[in-house]
Amino acid sequence: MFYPDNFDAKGNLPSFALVKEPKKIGPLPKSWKTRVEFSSTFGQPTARVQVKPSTNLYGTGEVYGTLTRKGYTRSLWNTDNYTYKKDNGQRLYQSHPWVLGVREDGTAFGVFADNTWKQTLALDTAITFTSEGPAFRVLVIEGKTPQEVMTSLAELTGHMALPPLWSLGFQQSRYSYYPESRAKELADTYREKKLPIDVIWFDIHYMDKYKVFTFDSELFPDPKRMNDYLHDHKMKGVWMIDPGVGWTEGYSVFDSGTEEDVWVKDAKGKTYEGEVWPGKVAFPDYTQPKTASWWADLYTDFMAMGIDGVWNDMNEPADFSRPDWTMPEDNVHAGGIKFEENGKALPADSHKRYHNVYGMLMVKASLDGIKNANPEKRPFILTRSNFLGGHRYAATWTGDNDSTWEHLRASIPMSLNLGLSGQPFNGPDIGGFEGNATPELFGHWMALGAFYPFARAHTTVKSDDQEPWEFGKSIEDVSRTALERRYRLMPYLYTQFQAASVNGMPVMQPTFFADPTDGNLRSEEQTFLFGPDLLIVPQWADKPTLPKGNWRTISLVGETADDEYQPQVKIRDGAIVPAGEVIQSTEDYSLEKLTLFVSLDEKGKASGKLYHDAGDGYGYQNGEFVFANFTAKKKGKTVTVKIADTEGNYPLGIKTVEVKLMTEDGVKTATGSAKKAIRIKL
Ligand code: NBV
Repeated sequence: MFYPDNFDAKGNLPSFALVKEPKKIGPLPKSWKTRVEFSSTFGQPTARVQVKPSTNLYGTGEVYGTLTRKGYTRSLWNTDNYTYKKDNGQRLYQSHPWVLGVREDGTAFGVFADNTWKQTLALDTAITFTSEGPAFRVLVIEGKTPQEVMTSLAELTGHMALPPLWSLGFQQSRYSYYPESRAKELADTYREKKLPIDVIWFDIHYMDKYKVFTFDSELFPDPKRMNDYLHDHKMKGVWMIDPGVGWTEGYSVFDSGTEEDVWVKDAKGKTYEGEVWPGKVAFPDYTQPKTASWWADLYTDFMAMGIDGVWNDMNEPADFSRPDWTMPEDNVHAGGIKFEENGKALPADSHKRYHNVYGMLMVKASLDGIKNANPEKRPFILTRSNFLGGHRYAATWTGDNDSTWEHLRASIPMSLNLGLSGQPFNGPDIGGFEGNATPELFGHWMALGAFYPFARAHTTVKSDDQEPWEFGKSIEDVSRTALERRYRLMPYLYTQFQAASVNGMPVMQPTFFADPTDGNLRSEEQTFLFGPDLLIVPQWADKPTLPKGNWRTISLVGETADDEYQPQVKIRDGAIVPAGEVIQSTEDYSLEKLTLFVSLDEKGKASGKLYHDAGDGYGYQNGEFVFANFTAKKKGKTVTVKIADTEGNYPLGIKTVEVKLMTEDGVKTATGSAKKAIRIKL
């Protein structure tokens, strides 16, 4: 931890990103490689870390552009950035003052500027943070590998909670599905056409005149009935809540907020008047304990409508009344809330200090409300705005992209860098938000979308219908295959999310994670790893650089390696990947018929892991979970595959195991009982 001489604790602490103040264990060792120099640039505090030309830089949060970040200067100022046009996408909805560096030899480091102020982050021969706030401290992490740095970052900033299994399923959204009959028809069509899906989303039109925590009585006369319908069809409903509260007397949310005086104030101390969808609005000041608890309480009645998850949008916060599309920097937040572990209360300060964490504070309060309302269930929130460490409260998506090839391709480095900035649960709008996707683009996006950690199709208000069947029979089939592949891999995917929740590893990982010492992989961004054992190679990838080793293509649901749309899925040699049957909803999730994709390494060995629990609730925190470890070994001409051991008490429920062994002469299949080893003759 590096402190400048003029460090201003009051102006920067408590930290938002850190879950705990790190303990001081001694002075910096002489051998420490990565050092921070502090200075001032035109009176603004600056922190600089020199980097060698051979070092690659990643992370920097949510940005548009290439995977490697050298050469970019970004502004850390959360911005509603429609189709990423402002500043060429170098300031989007979230801010992460964080850079991951990978040296030539594969060792790595992380640099984190511990402040929330408006600032710039420039990456060239140095990593340079220049803040518009007071002098700040910087943390540097060292790791033998980039993976080790990610694990350390999560120890400092906290782990994402294990999400409910249903949130890993496919999700369909648009701006907006209404009325109730349309949403029902959508659910019916998914089931009739046997397109696997778990979630339907409700965007702002469900509200009464865009007033949050209300429902339009004509469009959704009985929201509980709507959600019950989804539940009967093995689906969930996620509904939107924005921060701006319509300035309408007689509207209970506005009235109660005014009575408790929960609002952000202008520089003169008057309630700030902004403008969003409802027209004139007041913005909750989530830095105050009373605001956070008032906001959380609003979710009690809301969730009682059978709502399963919440979508917090526009929380940069977007404000249409201003030329720069957000509230004035000299607006005032009263402060007072405490973060669970890092102790001290937030001081009162300007919006300039708290702007970048407005969304994070909002989702933190939303999360409290949702958990109070449904204490037995795992919460799910999707947020547009957030800050480093905000993965503790919500998943995210990359905002309003375009229905273009450019944005489809860009979604890979975008999601990867969000993952490398500590947010494992993310993805873009599949199909693209703005404009109309061509059938070809939509097909490719669905095919790729099967492998985003968060897989949701979404589109804007004026666009054409964007469900798989709207693009003709062949694209509907492409979409079905894509979704079946995702659902088939659910046991493996859930295992990766469990790992992320304990070690901070991204679910979607850059290809260079397969071998951080291989300098050729460092800017590979057409392909990516889906967990450590599967490599995803889109059919459109042009001369991708693949990692060394014998990565073999597997067929998940009968698709061929040269399928026009479906990316190739390649298994690492030495890996065993568990898969389930194709299901239509995670409610049907079961390990009864487990498939193990096995690829032996040079030594004739392979291993793999599976995590399993109830998929929702908190039983897993009281021992109701199980890990199964699989091994495969070749001896002479026989390969033996077995469940070597299990840890934990939750029943696995595996009845039969089908082994699919990748060999040079194709796939060899054998089926047996889970209780016995399965032998395959080569
Ligand atoms: O609530 C409407 C949209 C939403 O569909 C989108 O995903 C968000 O990013 N929202 C922004 C507000 C208006 C966008 C033009």
